[in-house]
Amino acid sequence: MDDVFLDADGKSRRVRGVTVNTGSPLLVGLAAQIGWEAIWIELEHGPSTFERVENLCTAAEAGGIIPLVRLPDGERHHILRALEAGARIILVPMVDDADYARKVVEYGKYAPVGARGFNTRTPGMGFGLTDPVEAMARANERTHLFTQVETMKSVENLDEILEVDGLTGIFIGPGDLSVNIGKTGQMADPQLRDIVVGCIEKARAAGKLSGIFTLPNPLLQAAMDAGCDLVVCGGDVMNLGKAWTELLEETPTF
Ligand code: 3PY
Ligand code: MG
Repeated sequence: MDDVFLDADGKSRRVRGVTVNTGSPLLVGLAAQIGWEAIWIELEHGPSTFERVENLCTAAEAGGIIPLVRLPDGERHHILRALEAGARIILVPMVDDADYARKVVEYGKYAPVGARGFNTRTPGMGFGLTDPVEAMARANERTHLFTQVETMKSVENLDEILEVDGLTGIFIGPGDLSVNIGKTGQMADPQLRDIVVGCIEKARAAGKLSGIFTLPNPLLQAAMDAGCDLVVCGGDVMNLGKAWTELLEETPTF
């Protein structure tokens, strides 16, 4: 499972994930056992720490599910720590232009692709037990860097963002995008859908991958029909909130 976007025969495969906002390693194991391919570890929203990220990445590797970390931003220390903790996929929110995307690659990939800082004694680098040159080349191959498209500015700058070498692709944030176009939370809005589909098509044409977070709904379907490679469509708090609400409605007061 070195390149998580390729199957055993080397063919492209879609990666499907859910988020773990509670930070519970148990739920990482549950998601793995159910058969999800990726688990989203959240750092942009909420109080999670890198120590927790390391625990969750360790649980993910033990369960055979891909650890994906969404960072608070693209600062060098955030990217390095997440990769060293074991993240295979990194999402950087609110990347509006190619200069920012280039920084993400500079921090997230070793030379000659980028200028990632040398350190091998971490779980993400196999604890320094193998030859460092090989370990660094392998890290470059298995690390996937995505920048989030979630403002109209990033949509306008998409062509240049997609030209950034070393970037695996773009990940669409329809929530923020809906706010940005003045249609907060309207996931069925045709303008939003057209923007999302347009971004996915552009990414494919540029030879990059694309991803999206959205619940199973027509937007998710449109994204998958357009060839979206990474879909995250639920999460522990979100799904439990719905399930507990329904359970309470079905449970009489006395
Ligand atoms: C968004 O929808 O804005 C995201 O960042 C993905 O959840
Ligand atoms: Mg967002």
